[in-house]
Amino acid sequence: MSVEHAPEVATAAASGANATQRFASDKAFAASTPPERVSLLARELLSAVHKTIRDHDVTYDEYNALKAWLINVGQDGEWPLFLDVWVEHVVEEVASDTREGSKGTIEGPYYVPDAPELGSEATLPTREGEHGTPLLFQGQVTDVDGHGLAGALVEIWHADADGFYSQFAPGIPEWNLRGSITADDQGRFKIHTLKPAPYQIPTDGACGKLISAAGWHPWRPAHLHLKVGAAGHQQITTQLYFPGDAHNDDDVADAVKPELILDPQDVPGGQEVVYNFALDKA
Ligand code: MBD
Ligand code: FE
Repeated sequence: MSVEHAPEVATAAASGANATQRFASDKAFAASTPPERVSLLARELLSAVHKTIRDHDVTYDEYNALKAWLINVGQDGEWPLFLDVWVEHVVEEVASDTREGSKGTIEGPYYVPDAPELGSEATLPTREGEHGTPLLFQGQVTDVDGHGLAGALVEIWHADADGFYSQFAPGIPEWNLRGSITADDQGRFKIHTLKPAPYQIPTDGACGKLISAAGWHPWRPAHLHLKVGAAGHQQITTQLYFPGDAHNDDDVADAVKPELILDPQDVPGGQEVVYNFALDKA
């Protein structure tokens, strides 16, 4: 049986507004960055812009097109989307440079803290008749020496089989396909969910305009998002991907790493996969 789709339409402006609001309430604190560093970074960034203009003889028409587009990014609420798609992967690369444990990757714009707490064997909330291939995702959270971390917290969120996220696309129950799973006394967890679909970033807003003006594509491969943490250890933010996805090699957000591609097995009625997480000491 397939789900009756909600009458509301997912628009860039609506999901952008939700992502902007989410960011404002969770993360938009004033960083205490010293003025020398602000000055250094702002100057270098502006110099890179000036260099691009000189190297390519950027015209007034092109400057005005850029100005109009930047104004649109704000009006469409797409700053979180723009930054997480085209910039965050490098911030993540720098931040995780010295970590020994499991690889992470970008968070993206659609994390929501405090998802419902579920036990170590959990079924993520779905709508009645939610479609998609059943997926059993299980594993163990350990330290870098392989010792299980009792009571580790595995937060998971992902798109549905149509590529939509609850709380960002309209008409989906609040915590659909989101959960906080507490691992058992050996750090083991089992999560029953449905495989997400490849994800197309919204194309009707400013980010979509850039993509079509540049002749790029808007696709991310299908992915599960996770945050995994345990007392005394560094939390990792990561994503896991499925083998054979057409966009594993050209993700618009550049967030795929070989270590993050799962190896699921077909089983009667769906797929199963094991993936373990090793966390560095805090
Ligand atoms: C997503 O689902 C996502 O994971 C990223 C990084 C950007 C846009 C949408
Ligand atoms: Fe995503």
